[in-house]
Amino acid sequence: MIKEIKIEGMKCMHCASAVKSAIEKISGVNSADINLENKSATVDFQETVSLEEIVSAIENQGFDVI
Ligand SMILES: [Cu+2]
Repeated sequence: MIKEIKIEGMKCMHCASAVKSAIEKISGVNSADINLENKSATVDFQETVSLEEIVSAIENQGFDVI
């Protein structure tokens, strides 16, 4: 499934790539595309992944999910 997640605090490409790789490290995540202007991540993941896993991966990088 594909979900768009709103993320607070990303300022530059470094933030975006940190979030992207943190999300993509979760097994069962196919891809994560970060949009800095929209402050969002579009995540394509399998049913085995819970939204909480994705949210905590983002929060572990120091960003807030809104
Ligand atoms: Cu940054």
